[in-house]
Amino acid sequence: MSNAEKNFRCGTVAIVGRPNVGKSTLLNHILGLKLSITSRKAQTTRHRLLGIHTTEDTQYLFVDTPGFQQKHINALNKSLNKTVTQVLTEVDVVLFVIEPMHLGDADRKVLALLPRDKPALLVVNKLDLMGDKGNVLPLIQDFDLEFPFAEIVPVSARKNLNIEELLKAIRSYLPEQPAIYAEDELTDRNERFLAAELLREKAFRFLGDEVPYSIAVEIEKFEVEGKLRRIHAAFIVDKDSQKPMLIGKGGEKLKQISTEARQDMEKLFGGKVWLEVWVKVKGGWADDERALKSLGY
Ligand SMILES: Nc1nc2c(ncn2[C@@H]2O[C@H](COP(=O)(O)OP(=O)(O)OP(=O)(O)O)[C@@H](O)[C@H]2O)c(=O)[nH]1
Ligand SMILES: [Mg+2]
Repeated sequence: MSNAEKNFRCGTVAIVGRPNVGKSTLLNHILGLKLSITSRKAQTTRHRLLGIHTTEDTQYLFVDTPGFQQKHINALNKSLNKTVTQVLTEVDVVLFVIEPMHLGDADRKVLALLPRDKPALLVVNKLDLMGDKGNVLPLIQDFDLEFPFAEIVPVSARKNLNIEELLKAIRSYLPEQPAIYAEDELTDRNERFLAAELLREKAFRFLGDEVPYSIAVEIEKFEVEGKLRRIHAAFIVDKDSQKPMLIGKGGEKLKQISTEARQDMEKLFGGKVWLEVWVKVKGGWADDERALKSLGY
């Protein structure tokens, strides 16, 4: 066994926090590519997602999670919260991500879920929003009093600030063991899943406030011919009235959404994508256990 192998560390790291604090953005910046979908709207992430980052001496297995929900307790949100609590039982280290603001109820709800027997790091994201960095101190104290954090690391995911320091801090809490995944592996999710997520991201980014929460994506066909992928996908909406909002005047909206999703897919998959998208109405899918299951929740 060489020295490098002897000291190799590998372990799982949960990324948790209230919605919209930048969990998925952080994961993407660590990986150096866009794997997890992000948007300005809260509740973008709906599935757990493994992002694998391998360096010379460490394999980090990051688990991105949905922001913990407190409003509208429908079946979908219950399933999102279950995902978060489940992930917390399975990991070696927890990253609790906050914005540089005082401890609020939404943060407190997530804090209450953190296991006491695992190292948790307080990650203060969006540091770039703070003019004067000195202001971070009092709010860090707020959080530190409520939970025995192993370390506190301020970062800016968007500006790539302090990310290396964060990785170094995480490493010291990972178990010494060989890598679990091959070093070029990026995630445990397949292209079908990633394609559906990229479509959902564009719906979050290009639609007004209400519609995205009523949308799910179904991949009906995914065929690979050499370097070309042929994808047939459907947006599922909750009500008839949402269909025209998604399609837009003369189909413009849907075209914009599918063009941008296709471009991201081509980057992520490294090949041409032929994408066809339509819209279906399934009333009440977000509160229907069977519909949720068939949509992968
Ligand atoms: N200014 C600034 N904005 C950031 C930073 N990191 C993330 N954001 C923005 O915060 C918003 C939410 O980011 P996401 O990564 O989708 O947040 P999330 O925590 O994954 O959200 P959910 O999946 O909904 O729980 C996006 O508009 C990001 O661009 C940062 O370091 N600085
Ligand atoms: Mg997210």
